[in-house]
Amino acid sequence: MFRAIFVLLAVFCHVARLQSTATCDLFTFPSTFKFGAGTAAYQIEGGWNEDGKSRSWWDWFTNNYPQYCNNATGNIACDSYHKYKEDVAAMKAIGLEFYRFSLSWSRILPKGFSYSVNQAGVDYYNNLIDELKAAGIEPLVTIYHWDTPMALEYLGTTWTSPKMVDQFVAFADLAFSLFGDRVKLWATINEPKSFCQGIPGYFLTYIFPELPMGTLEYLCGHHVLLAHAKTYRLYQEKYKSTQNGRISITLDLNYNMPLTNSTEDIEAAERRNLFEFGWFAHPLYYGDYPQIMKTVIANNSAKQNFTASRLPKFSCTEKLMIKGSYDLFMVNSYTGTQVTLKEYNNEPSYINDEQTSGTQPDHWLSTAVSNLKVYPEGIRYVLKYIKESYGNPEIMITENGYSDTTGNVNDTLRIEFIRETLGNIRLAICEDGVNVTRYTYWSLLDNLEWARGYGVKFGLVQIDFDSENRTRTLKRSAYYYKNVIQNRYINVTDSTE
Ligand code: PNW
Repeated sequence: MFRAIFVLLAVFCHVARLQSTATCDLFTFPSTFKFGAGTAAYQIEGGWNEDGKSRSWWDWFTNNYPQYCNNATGNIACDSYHKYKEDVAAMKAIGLEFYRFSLSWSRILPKGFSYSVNQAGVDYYNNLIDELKAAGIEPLVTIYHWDTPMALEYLGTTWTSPKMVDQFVAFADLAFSLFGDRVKLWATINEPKSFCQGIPGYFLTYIFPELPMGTLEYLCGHHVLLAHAKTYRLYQEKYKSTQNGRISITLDLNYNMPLTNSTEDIEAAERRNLFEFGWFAHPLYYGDYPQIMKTVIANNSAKQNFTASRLPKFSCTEKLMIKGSYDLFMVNSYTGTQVTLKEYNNEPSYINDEQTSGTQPDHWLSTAVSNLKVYPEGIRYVLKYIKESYGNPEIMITENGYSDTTGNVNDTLRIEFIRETLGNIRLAICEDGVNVTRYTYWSLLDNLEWARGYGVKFGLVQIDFDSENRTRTLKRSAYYYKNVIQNRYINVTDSTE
């Protein structure tokens, strides 16, 4: 009897093991998983003042402050405004299943407001979307990737103002009505943490030292959340039944690990997750900011003689609107950071509220961006963190990539980066049970890496910025990616045969 049970059990375990190795083949991706690549309007389009387009904040910044932008502007960039057919041809050659790109607000609405639509701008995106569809490539559209129309900035309508909320919703509404028949995946706003807190967006303290830091960051984040949620609700009411698309917001998180095993560092790493990602993800999932942000910012504000917390509060109605305003999670993730407690500084700022500092070990391979060293395991932990913190949602990776300074087509390090990253995504799926459904390589093209200029090259496709033609050449990594997509297998070579 016991023997029979034992034998049965052994057979059962064997079968279970076989099954788990079958589903956990770390090199193979299921056919339902989709591979794509991404770009953003300002980084690739050029045509900055053509056919009725007006200036965005980035046009203003790069053209007026070349000294802070490596003397680079997006005036021509990859010239995708004229060469989008070549872009789509490159995507087709790679076999991309979807393409993430963003809309230039000031190309569609030169005055910022939706009363005056620039038909040439609308035509451009219609043509691009139609070209994609004809090539069998699904569009994933980011409505806002940092390029606010200057027309609105002049009115004080920017993310620090509540006026921006309805302005954004009106633009998104127009985008749904114009493109929603063909676009079924939308990202409202890209990486609010980056433009509210870090990368040039609004807070050029080196140009405007009088900016009240510690206040701006949270006002910006607050209006982003309201604009996103209001857009999500509008879509549900006005478009969902006919268009049936899905909507989220792209948030960025690099894996934060404690530098040492000390309680201080462990707490610092988690505090950083909550300040960087929870800042937006908590309201979406729970309806409000993380408790630690509310407590720390209120306490620090009191110490600094503010009459109220620098972190704005949501009303009950707003909380209800924001909670659950997403169909899935979209995350941008590039690397990891070793985090430690930073000494308290009473000067008001988001950075001082977060009170952490981050470093990366010397032995991690450097890239063209100093704080984006190679740590391919990071993405697995980020995915697991999201799964465990936010109710196991569907997750799409909307950005991940490797940059060098050469743009050389023989980019073996990029191939290694993609291979190792995809291996870690498989681990997240198989071992950690994360429901991740897409991978977007950043970027399709070498392009304008914002204020860093053209010297930072993320592309699968090289652009010859010295030629008027902006000649496009597929790199070895593009051929490797092509084989991955074709075979659903990551241990492939880059050969075209
Ligand atoms: C993202 N960092 O920005 C943006 O969404 C892209 O437009 C950009 O080109 C891409 O990442 C590569 O940088 C980030 O330093 C830029 O931590 C820098 C950081 C994070 C995000």
